[in-house]
Formats: sequence, C-alpha cells, structure tokens
Amino acid sequence: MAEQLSERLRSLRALLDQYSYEYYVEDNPSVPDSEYDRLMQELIAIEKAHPEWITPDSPTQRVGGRPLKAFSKVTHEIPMLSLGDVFSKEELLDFDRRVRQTVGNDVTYVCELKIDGLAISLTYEKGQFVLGATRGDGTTGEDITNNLRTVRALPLTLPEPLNIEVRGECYMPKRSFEKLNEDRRKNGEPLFANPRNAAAGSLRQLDPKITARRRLSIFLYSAGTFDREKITTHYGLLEAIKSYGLPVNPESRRCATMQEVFDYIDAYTAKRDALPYGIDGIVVKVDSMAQQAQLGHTVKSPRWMIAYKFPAEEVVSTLEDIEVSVGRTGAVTPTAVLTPVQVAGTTVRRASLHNEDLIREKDLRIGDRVVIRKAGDIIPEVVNVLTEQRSGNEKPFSMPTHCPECGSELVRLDEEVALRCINPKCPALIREGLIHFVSRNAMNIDGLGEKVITQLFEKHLIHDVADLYSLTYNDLISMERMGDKSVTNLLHAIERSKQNSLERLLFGLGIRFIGAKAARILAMAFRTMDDLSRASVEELTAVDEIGDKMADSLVTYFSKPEFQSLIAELKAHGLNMNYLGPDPETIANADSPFNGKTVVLTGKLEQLTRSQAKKEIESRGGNVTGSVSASTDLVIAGEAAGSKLKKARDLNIEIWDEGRFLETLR
Ligand code: 1X8
Repeated sequence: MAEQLSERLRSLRALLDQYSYEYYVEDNPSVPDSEYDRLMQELIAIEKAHPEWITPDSPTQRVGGRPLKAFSKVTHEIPMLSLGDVFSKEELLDFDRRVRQTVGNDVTYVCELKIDGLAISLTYEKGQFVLGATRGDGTTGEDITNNLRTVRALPLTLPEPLNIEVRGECYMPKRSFEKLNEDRRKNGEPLFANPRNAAAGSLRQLDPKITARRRLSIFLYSAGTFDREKITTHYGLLEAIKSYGLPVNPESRRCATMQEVFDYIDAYTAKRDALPYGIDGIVVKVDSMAQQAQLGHTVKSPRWMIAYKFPAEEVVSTLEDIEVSVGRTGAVTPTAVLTPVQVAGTTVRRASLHNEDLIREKDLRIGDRVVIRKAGDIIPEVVNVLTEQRSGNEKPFSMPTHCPECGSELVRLDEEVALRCINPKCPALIREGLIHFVSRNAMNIDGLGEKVITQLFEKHLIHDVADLYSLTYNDLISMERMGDKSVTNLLHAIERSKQNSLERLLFGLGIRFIGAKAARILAMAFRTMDDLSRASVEELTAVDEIGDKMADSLVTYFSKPEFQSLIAELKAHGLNMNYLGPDPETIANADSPFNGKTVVLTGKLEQLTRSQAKKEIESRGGNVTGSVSASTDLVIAGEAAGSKLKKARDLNIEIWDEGRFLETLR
C-alpha cells in the first residue's frame, strides 16, 4: 500500500514537472490548468499524510522558507559581464569588421533575442538547484534562491547529477504583467511602468510568497562554470543547456553572413509585438568558443558579442484635442489627447505637452497626425507632426487666456514658460492642494486618494484642509465605494495625522518653493509653527540651505490673514504644531533607505540623468557627494562605472545597480 502510494507520489511529481515544462518553457501545454491543479491537490494530500516523504525538489515545495530580513551577498566566481550595444546596422558592421580582424574571415554568428528582464545566475550541485543570484555589479550579487525557486520554468532537479552554473534572464511575461497591473489597479496600488520593473520588484521581495504570485519566467543563454569538454560552440552550449531541461529561448539561429544577421534582426523587429515577452534588441555572438577566447573581453564586456538595440518604437496617432489642466501651484499644463494606440506594450491615450512653447515649436494643430514614442520606453511623448498629411482642416491651438476652472485671467510670471492661475480661490488649486496635503510625504492620510478628495470637494463637504478634520462618518459613508470599514479606517487615519511632526504639515500646506526637504530643515531649525511664522527673511535665510526665494515665500504666506486663520483653525482641531524630532520615525523620509545616508553616483544610468538621480535621492533625505570615501554609505553604479566602483568594493561599501535604485524610487 505504502509502496503503491510512494510510486504514485513519484509519478505525480514527474507529471507535474512535465506539465510545468510544457507550460512555462515550451509555451505549449498538453493538459488544461484544471488537470494540473487536480494532480497538485492529490500530491499535496499524499505529502500531508506522509510528511516524511517531502523532499525539497517536490513541486509542492517551490514556495518555502520564511520571509528574509535581507538578501545575503553572493560572489560570482566568473564575473557576470555586461554587454556592449549598438544602435544601427552600420555599427554592427563595425563590430563584424573588428571580429574578422582578430579571428579571420571564417566566422559564424548566433543571433538571439535580447530579453528585457534581469540577469541571473543559477547553480546546480549534483543536479539539484542550490543557489540563485542576481547579477548585482557583476562581481557581487544577491542570493535570491528562494524567490527563483518559485519560478516554475526553473527545474529544481536536472536529469543528471551535474555541477553547473548557468546564466540567463528572469523576466515577466506580458500576460503576467498585464494581470499584475490589473490587480494592482483594482487594489489602488501603484502600477509598474513596464514588465522589466515588475520583474525587478518581484525578485526583490523578501517574502517568496509574493514572488510566487508574480508569475515570472526565465531563459538561459550561457554558462559560468561547466564541464564543457565536448562543447566547442555557443550554439552547442545552448543545445546542451536545453537538453538538461533548462529553459532556452527557441528563437536563436546560427547565421553564416552579416546579411543573415540583418535578416534575423528585421524578422524579429517585425515579430516583436507578437512575442509573449518583451525584448529590447538582438544579441549577436561569435559561435566558435575558440574564436571567443581569441577575442577575449574588455574590463566591461566580451569582444565576441554585442547587442543591437531596437530604436524606441514610434507609432502614428491623431491629436484629437489638447486639454489644459491646472495644478496645485496654478501652473497650467497642456496635455495631448490622442486616438488610443499601442506603444511599447501599453495603450497610450495622452501625452504631456509640458507648455505652450513646445506646442508652438512643433506647430501642433488639433486633428494633426503625430508621431508618438515613449521616452525611455516609459513616458509617452509627441515627437513631431506629419505636416505632409494635413488636410487643411486642422485647427491651430492657442492656450486659454483664462483659467479653465475658475475663469480668472492667467498670468505669466517673469521668466517662466508656464502660464499660471493666481486666483487663490480657484477650485483646481484648492482641489490639487487638498490632494497634496493628504499625500504620502505630507500628512500621509491613508485611504484619502485623489478620487475621494475630488468627490468630497465636488460635494462641498471640504473647502480647505481644515475641513478634513470636521468630516463625519455620515459625510464619508455617502461617498462612492466607501463601506463601513473603509470609513472607520479613514477616520482613524485622519485622527492619527494630527500627531504628525511639524515638517509634514509644513510641506502639506503647499507653500511655494517649500518642498519636503526645506520643510524638514525649517521644522528642525524653528521647532514650532509659531516661531516659524514670526521669523523674518533674515532669520530664515540664516538657516543653511534656505534661500531668498524660500524665505520671501514663507514671509508672504504667513503675512496673509487667510492663512493665519487656516493655521489657527488647524490648531483648534488639535493638530500638532511642533517638531517631534530628532526621533527619525517622525521624519518624512524615515522609511527611505537614503535618509541620512551619503550616496555616490557613478557610471552611466540608463533611465535617469545624473541630476535627476541626485534630486530623487536628496528629496528622500540623502546627501549626494562626488567621491567615494570611508564615510560613503552607498554607491549607485550604472554602466561602465570605473575607479569609484572599484574603490567602493575595496572599502566594502554597499553597491546598488540601476535596477535596484529605480525599484527603491518607485
Ligand atoms: C544580456 C542578455 C543576453 C541575452 C538575452 N537577453 C539579455 N538581456 C542572450 O544572450 N540571448 S546576454 C546579456 C549579457 O551578456 N549581459
């Protein structure tokens, strides 16, 4: 009996592994999901009756282990190099010329898809999956074994007791990504900008249960340490990896000429959108391993392979309208309303036009056919107008002279490109100001999002921020989608916000030029709202980092009777008006890993400019300096980071790559 049962257990495990392989690796399932689930339930039942039979490689054991406190470091014995890239076929011919100069004319290439994911390394010992790591800076990565175990395409056991380290890309399939963002939208959680960020965020989870729900996948395309006696070509290596049941992308091809390489590029440029995963280019590799060795590598990347990166995808749409909206500061910004189009995997309906000058520069007219692309594959922008496609019925656009929300005349403050509404009673300013007041870095009132605020405002239940503190259960329960529980929670959150330290309130008031950082500095320097509100320009500018513009703005704000009475009202509601530091818990950036840290940026970042990155860190309480020393807490290293990175390693300073940095900013 027990023997029969253990036989059944073995065959269930084999079947489940086979079905996972068909589903996740071959993308070609032979049974419906329900059959997989049924067999899984049967296996769980047997293992429940016989816990002594559970082995770590059972399909039931993918999600194991408790949440970690932090990931531990892994050193890559063979560094994980990065990959040089080119953006044109001419540059690719240069690469080919360099290769031929070194190895002669007899060259075969392998073309592969460049998967838009995160580089990972998998170690198998005696055929068992024992270690999964991120690339990190190429030398040191993080141990994400428990998270990678949840990736169903990854076999926990190989068919032979091999010792092998394989490398590849962990990615989020397009359909997993869409499902994830759909769920997040329903839950009111922030959306991931693209599958790559979503994959990065998922692998960075300390709790593998969360990673398991994210439905990641992998493709492997190289080996670190490996018995390669009989393998002499890269293509042979791919076939070997595949023969061990490891997922290998099926689209790789040998190409005997550059013409074949170009044909491959053209074919996959056209097929890109139809693939179930994102790719951002084509990797071209010298096939012969002997030639690879001859070519060697630079400090950064191998000389025998290169990535051809796709140009940012551009599509044509129609400019249906230009909408104008008024922000918290009164700045009026135009937004392009477009006929919805798919760009780089998502539907684009709108694109910011930033300001009037941009519209004039591009001579945008309503009805125009326009070229759209996503900057950094994330933020949609209008590239140019197809003027030759004009019918003559396009309508030139001019910015309104009056506020679209309150009708008062717009003004252009000196030297600014933006037009502003300067009516302090403008409903747009007030609504946006309320949204700002409750936001995370200001009063941080959970459950009071943009939608609820807008409803409360439109129903005249709130007119200014003080009114938030008079809201009753009956006011809130009448809102759309607000149940008993959310109302109770919200009332608690509002009540709790009264205890916030001064800097949150100060930032929340939305005084011009007073950002989160200035608010903290001011709160620390003056300690109470009363002292701050009585400070002169001289006293204010005497504080380090407080300039004339900020000081003038504060003095003007506190001199106005309407703001004096607003503050009196908030006081009457019981809001704390004192700085509660130095307890770091109460500081706006307490939950930021940059808070109070000295950070150095080095190398080239892909998604942000240096100064944007600096701004992001500083707005979270970090201090960015130029050189690495013993007092540096963290180094963020982009591509081609050089001596600073080396020094950071020598000093054992924490190093992050760009992916980790972006994930933290989210
Ligand atoms: C990065 C990638 C490589 C491949 C596919 N996708 C990537 N993101 C491949 O070789 N097929 S190679 C690589 C690297 O060496 N950094």
